[in-house]
Amino acid sequence: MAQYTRASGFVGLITLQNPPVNALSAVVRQAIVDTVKIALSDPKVKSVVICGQNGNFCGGADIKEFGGEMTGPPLIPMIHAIEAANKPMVAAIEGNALGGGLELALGCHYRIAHSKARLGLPEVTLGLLPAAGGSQRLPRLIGVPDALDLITTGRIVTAAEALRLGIVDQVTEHNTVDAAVKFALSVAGQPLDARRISTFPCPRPPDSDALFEEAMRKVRGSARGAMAPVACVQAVRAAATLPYERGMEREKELMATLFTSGQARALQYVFFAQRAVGRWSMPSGAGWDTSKPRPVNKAAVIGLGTMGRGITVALAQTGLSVVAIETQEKQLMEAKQAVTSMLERGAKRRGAAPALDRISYSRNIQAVADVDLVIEAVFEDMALKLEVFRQLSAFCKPGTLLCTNTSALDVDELARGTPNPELVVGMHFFAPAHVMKLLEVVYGKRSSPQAVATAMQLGKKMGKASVAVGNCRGFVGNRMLRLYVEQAFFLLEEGATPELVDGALEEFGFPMGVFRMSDLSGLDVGWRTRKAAGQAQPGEASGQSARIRNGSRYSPIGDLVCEQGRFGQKTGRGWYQYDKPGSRVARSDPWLHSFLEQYRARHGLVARSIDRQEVLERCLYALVNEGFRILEDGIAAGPEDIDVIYVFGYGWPGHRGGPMFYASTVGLPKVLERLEHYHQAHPDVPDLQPCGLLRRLVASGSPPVHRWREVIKKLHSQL
Ligand code: 3H9
Repeated sequence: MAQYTRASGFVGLITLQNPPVNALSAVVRQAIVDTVKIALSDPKVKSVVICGQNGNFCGGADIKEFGGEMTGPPLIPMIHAIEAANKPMVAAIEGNALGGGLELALGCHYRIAHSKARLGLPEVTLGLLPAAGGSQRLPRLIGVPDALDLITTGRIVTAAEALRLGIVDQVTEHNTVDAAVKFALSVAGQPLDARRISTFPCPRPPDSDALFEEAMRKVRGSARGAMAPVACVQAVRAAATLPYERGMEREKELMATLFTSGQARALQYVFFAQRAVGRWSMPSGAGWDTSKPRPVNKAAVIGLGTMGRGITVALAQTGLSVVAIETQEKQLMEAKQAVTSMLERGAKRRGAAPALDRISYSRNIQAVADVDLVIEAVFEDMALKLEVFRQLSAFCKPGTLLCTNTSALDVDELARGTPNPELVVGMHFFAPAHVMKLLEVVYGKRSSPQAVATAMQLGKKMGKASVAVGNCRGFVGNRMLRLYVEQAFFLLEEGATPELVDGALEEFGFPMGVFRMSDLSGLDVGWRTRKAAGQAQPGEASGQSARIRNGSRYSPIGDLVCEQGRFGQKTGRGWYQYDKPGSRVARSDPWLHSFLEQYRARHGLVARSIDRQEVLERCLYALVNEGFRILEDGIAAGPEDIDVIYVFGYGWPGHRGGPMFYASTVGLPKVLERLEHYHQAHPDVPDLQPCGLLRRLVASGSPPVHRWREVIKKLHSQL
């Protein structure tokens, strides 16, 4: 709702009240319409201030209402009535003014913001555009280039930037409502014609055609098939080229297309999934609501390779004191230099001072003595990690949390090597750790809920999408990825090329296909793991036996490519060729194609024609099937956990909602049928056998994704 009061005698004060973010639900919209009417008809009221309860202006339209039938007064006429008012309307912006919240403020004649306020039009991230006039008013107010930037990216700006751009009229360090009331009194009675943004001509840059073409090229390049960024450019173009009313019609048309699209549904699912993963639970029943995190003020990072450096930067930027430990002097100095320059670059981007003095460097592991939490990021070797954990247990103060950044090793085995296994959890970061948004928090059999809560809270503070998962080989993300990559290798054996596989996956929306990605991250990484697991064997036997491991199909193709010293971009050769080592532009490599032909000939494989649909089904359904197994095993609590991991850590296109959501949109019966088909065609790949949970969901009528947890719960209660 919205509360109406009078301030300083002559100012009508409308306070939006819909915790926690004052979203513009039907009830709130109705209350705004009613209270604006009261204020405008009261002769004592000279001007009006609109603010939000609890230091938060407004988080925009109520996204929860999008799924159902719209009721209550629509936003557009409500905002028009505010703009058309004959008394000054002033928005007092504290906290967030986002989406419809900012559009409401743009309908006001003046905007006063607190210095800590955040403003933006993030609709594009929900698969929408600012369709309550935002796409038409913002370009008129701040010009086309800046409006294009904000609307197509959804970037949120600080009050200082909003002032610089001209979005707000004044920024205050003090009580915003008091400042707005004072301001409202000072402008009472002044003419308002020049304050109604919809009447402004849209400043049109001289080269606007080129500007829009460039903007369209840019969004098409990065949108990877997402419709909303393209529609945002079209809407801003309408603002620049059409009168306001016609621009509004265009905004409405574009919104209608987006609103009913599967993409908007997928992105809104991701929005809520991101919040749902914060309500984590462990199989014991302990979870976010029953476990209190321990305070963490000082942390240590052990091992300053690529991961350790990124983690150090992420921790320091969060405001923690960090002890960065590396035993070799030369590596320590190199790491110090690298961390310093990463922090300086980050600070420059944010316009802040680099957090250099928060970090101390040491070669001595005893420097962990007073830290609250340690993140071990040494080489992926169990013996080495066990030794590090043994030393940490000896030198840390009692109660220090011991976290490992392993991406695949057994967290329980590490915990067993310490006297306090309840203090051990995995914190699996993704490279580069100070940039990538995902954190898998891995609880072992003995991890205490408090340890998990502490790691989850730290992840949140670092701005990560943090997901609590159980301990198994590869945890959630890498366990599923193995099957996806394996199918890509099998497809090469059967006649596909890296170009075909990557093309299909990139058209689906991944920023890079399997092979381009593998060239970027280095083929030797997986090779080392396969060698350690006894899968990759040196030399090559021809015939069937070379392609069988433990009774299942195995493709040695990746191992053979590595044996040629082709490790990807860093060696200038991998699945593609590059101009020189380190170069990033992948070109087709005739050597690779003839290598594949020779490989097939040696193994008696006849290449067949493979289409993009098969590539997608084989790679994606194999991955999804493993996702169902993960849910069945209780390693992830729900489909949202898996989807957040894939969208934020593995480049899964958000507009397809994550692998499990995607499976639900394809239709579970279809996914099941295709898996059965491929399993029949490839009986030597047991992983293609459809998972029992998938069969169960289909048998129970394929419930929507938000109801899978009930089926899983039932399944687990029967075990
Ligand atoms: C729009 O405006 C369309 C218009 O242009 C045109 C229409 C015609 N609605 O994130 P938090 C819930 S589209 C409903 O944890 P924070 C959220 O689910 C909208 N619910 O807090 C969570 O619920 P729960 C454009 C919402 O402090 C709780 O509030 N606006 C909405 O970390 C707390 O959220 C946006 O895209 C909403 N609009 O961050 C802004 N917003 O506790 C979306 C939040 O049950 N919102 N909830 O899990 C945000 O970005 C963040 O929530 C915000 C606060 C920055 C505001």
